[in-house]
Amino acid sequence: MSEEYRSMWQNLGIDLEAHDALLGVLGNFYQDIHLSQKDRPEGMKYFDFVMSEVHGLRIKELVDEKKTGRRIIGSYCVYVPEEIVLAGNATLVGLCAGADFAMDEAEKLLPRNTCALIKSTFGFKLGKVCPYLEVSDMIVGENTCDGKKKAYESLAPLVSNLFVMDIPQMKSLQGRALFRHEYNRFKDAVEELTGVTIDAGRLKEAISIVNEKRKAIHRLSMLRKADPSPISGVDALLANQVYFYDNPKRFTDSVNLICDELEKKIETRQGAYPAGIPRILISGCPMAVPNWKLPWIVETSGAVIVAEESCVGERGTRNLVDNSGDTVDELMDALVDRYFQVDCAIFTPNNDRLDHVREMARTYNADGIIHYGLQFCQPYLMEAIPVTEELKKQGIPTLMIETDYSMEDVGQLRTRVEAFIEMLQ
Ligand code: BJ8
Repeated sequence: MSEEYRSMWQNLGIDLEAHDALLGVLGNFYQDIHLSQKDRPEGMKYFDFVMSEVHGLRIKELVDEKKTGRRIIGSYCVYVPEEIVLAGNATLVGLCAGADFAMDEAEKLLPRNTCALIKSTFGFKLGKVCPYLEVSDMIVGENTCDGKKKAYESLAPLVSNLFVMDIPQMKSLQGRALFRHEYNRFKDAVEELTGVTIDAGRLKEAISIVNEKRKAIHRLSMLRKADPSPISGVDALLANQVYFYDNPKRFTDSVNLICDELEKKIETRQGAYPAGIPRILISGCPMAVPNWKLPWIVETSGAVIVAEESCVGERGTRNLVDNSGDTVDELMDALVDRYFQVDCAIFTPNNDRLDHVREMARTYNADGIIHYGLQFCQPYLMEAIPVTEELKKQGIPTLMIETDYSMEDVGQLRTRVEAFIEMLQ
């Protein structure tokens, strides 16, 4: 890595030695899982570049943005509306971490039986290896699951500007009113941070930028309906992960470019894998970078992943915001309408999610569903039981996986996944 990056990281308070170790592991992992695939779409080179510079050039861009007075806001959840952030002349970055790091330190602040995603977030902070966290001028915590809600209390003293947003637990009129109230409070906080008044014009423009980004990733998703799928699941997941880090306009253009290429591949029936192999829908907890363990196991066991019912996937990106309003109030209502449809398992009841899983299985012509739950994630593990029962009743083969970020269970997971895939053949 260049000296320029090293001094940038040092200025951000990154522990260079630990960070080198992390990047080393990440690089090897990336090589084994992504770069080793054959005949990848040319357009994936863009995402390879982004990943190779994910702590380098992208962080430099954010540091440069800050020098021009722009602010950076970090988030852990898809309920944090990027539109409000952009409208306030700030940039939103995802902070969820997908790898074990400094777990001993994290477990001094969190119980051992906390999900890997939350522990990893703390590990990255305490181990001083996440430049996105360090570059952020505000960090948004949301009261979603109990784990996150309580963890933000412990995170507050570790970061300089934590904004906690309350999220309702029921999709009632009262729940919607709370959601709307919290989005208003967030808008005020962004305005205070940036000194920019969010008017209707700014909000409209931001909505259209994010709508375009969602349309592009949705276009990519739809192309995976083809058999053979023109892109592997691990690559499509990567695009969904980069969604949270990249400059939105550049991301949109790059995804549209790869879609043009994939359309041609579909015409000539070129696929990431041969036609006719089992098609898998993954449903459940979000997979943050570099959590590629399960998709890698699935796609090296004779199946292809054709969709993700996940926040890093369609649950997080489906539905556009109606941009026809003329006032801030109308546009804020439209935002709430869109985000309130996200069917996270923290809501009760959460019947829409089961409907979406079924609908996605049909749309993508999935042969089977793998429900992915992180150990100790109560919302998704609890919901997995009725969801998988219902799917089985309807004759949709389903496998329930519970795991964490460690590689210790790879052999055991592979045995179960292989048996499931064999059954689908
Ligand atoms: S909208 S899924 S991004 S909360 S895995 S931390 S739920 S114990 S991540 Fe999520 Fe927002 Fe919901 Fe999506 Fe808790 Fe479960 Fe851990 Fe989780």
